[in-house]
Amino acid sequence: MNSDLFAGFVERRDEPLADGAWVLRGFALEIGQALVQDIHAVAESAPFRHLVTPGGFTMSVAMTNCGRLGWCSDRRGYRYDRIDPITGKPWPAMPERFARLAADAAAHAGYADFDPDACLVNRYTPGSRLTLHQDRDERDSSQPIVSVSLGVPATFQFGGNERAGPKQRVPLLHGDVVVWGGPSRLAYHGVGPLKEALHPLTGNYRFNITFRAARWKAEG
Ligand code: MD6
Ligand code: FE
Repeated sequence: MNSDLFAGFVERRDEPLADGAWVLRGFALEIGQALVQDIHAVAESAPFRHLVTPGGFTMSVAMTNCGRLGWCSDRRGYRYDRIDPITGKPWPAMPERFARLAADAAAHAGYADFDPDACLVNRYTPGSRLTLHQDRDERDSSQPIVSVSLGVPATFQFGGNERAGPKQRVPLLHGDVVVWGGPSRLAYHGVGPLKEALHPLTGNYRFNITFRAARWKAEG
């Protein structure tokens, strides 16, 4: 099939990424617009901010959270916190639509009963990138991560359990969902610099919603 003929037509399809990791193409497409509206509502209570890494760098990706626990970074390190350090209030509740999507996508990829307590929302502008990292601040590594891409496309880099070594480059488009667990749970991954582009629902932004079962230490 000549893909140019079908430009703009996004197929629903499951692509294996690695052992335990899947790209569910178009899984969130139908509710994409509603998800973007939910993100704006979350950001009204808990504004996007550029966190500082423990090494002192300001991240190019802006972040906020919803759900019981929010991922935070500052000079003291990474952690999950029930309170937004900017507002001094608990993070806004996880929208019902988010929770449903996360559980549905996880189940579709073979992870039953996914029950995330943390939802990180990332906002990329042109040039924003996420350097290679592992997601290992979560206590329950038996649970997967579910990651939803909205707006401008990005290139996802996906390697193995060591920083060096070969990496796949995977385009992530509006409505794509990555589910990630089991043997891949600690795989190194990153997002290449966002290109200048316009999406009808988000302008030049890319949003990423990441669901995790953090079960953070301070929570007992
Ligand atoms: C992003 N995603 O797509 C950043 N982490 O904007 C992540 O860092 C990520 O997509 C773990 C699992 C899936 C992900
Ligand atoms: Fe990550």
